[in-house]
Amino acid sequence: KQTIFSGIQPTGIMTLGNYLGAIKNWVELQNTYNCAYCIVNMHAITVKQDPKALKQHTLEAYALMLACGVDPEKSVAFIQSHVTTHAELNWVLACSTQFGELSRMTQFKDKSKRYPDNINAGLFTYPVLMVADILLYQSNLVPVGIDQKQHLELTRDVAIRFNNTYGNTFTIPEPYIPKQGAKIMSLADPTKKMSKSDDNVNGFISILDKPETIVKKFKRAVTDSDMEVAYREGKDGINNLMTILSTVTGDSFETIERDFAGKGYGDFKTAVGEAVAEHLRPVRENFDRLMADKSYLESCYKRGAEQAEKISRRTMEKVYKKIGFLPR
Ligand code: AQP
Repeated sequence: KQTIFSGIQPTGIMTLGNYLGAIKNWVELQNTYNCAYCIVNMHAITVKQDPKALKQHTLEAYALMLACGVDPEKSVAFIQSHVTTHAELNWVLACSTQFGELSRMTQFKDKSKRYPDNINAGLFTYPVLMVADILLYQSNLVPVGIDQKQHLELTRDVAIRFNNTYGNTFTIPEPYIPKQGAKIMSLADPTKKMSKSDDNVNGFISILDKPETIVKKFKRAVTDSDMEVAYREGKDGINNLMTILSTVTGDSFETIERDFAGKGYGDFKTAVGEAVAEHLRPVRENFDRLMADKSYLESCYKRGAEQAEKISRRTMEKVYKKIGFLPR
């Protein structure tokens, strides 16, 4: 069986973008692969976090991952800071990643523009920690949204270079990017990616938003000044809504165009909102149930950490041996 690794940051409640671009695929893949899924709280602190909120968001993100269908009996589901190998491999790989390579990362450039008063070293080396996360599990595939493609390319470069220098150590991973939903755009500005830490709450759908809030946000979604529900260049807002509807219902763009021919944008937006609200209903219900049983959640993430520690420690020992660290 091949291995899958992926993670999500507890920087707020997951959005519809995180769900359609990543988590939905995590769930589908767990029947065919050995999967390790992680709440990456060490990544989250590259941006200022309130400690109390981070703790709460970490637990909620873990519960949400299970609520979406990640099954802790099938997959290794854990919290990054519980498994110390991530920090250990991060250091080793930081010493074989070049400053120039990291300077080219567009996420760093975007985030340093967004948070100009906190361009910390961790934000710069964020991709190295991600490389470590992936390589520790000898992952073959990494399901991510398109925004993470560049980090995946870096992962491959670092792994290939390490293998060439020290002999075969790491599996070289491939990105697994969904055909549809790989980049869900903001509802308030469809030229911008939907993000959970967006200041404008109308820009994103949180997967825990109430059905009426979801419909209201879709009704407000920015579109264009013509009247046609059609997937076409220049119609970013409509294209985004059509992508969302198609991903949640399975209907093709042709079907959607036919269904909404001659109808106004108002009807279309309401229909998308209702379809999304319905699609997310079981997730919300599962989440409420899980959050009411903290001891179950705790037992899941403890076991996940033990399993992840065991798998990743094997890689770590191999790495230390290869680079010439004297064993204890
Ligand atoms: N808009 C999106 N469309 C499709 N996929 C997306 N992902 C994120 N946004 C979209 C994918 O979700 C996974 C987890 O993302 P993350 O939490 O690790 O970080 P991110 O990419 O920075 O996500 P956000 O929501 O934009 O977080 P903030 O606001 O904290 O920066 C990844 O696989 C990502 O590709």
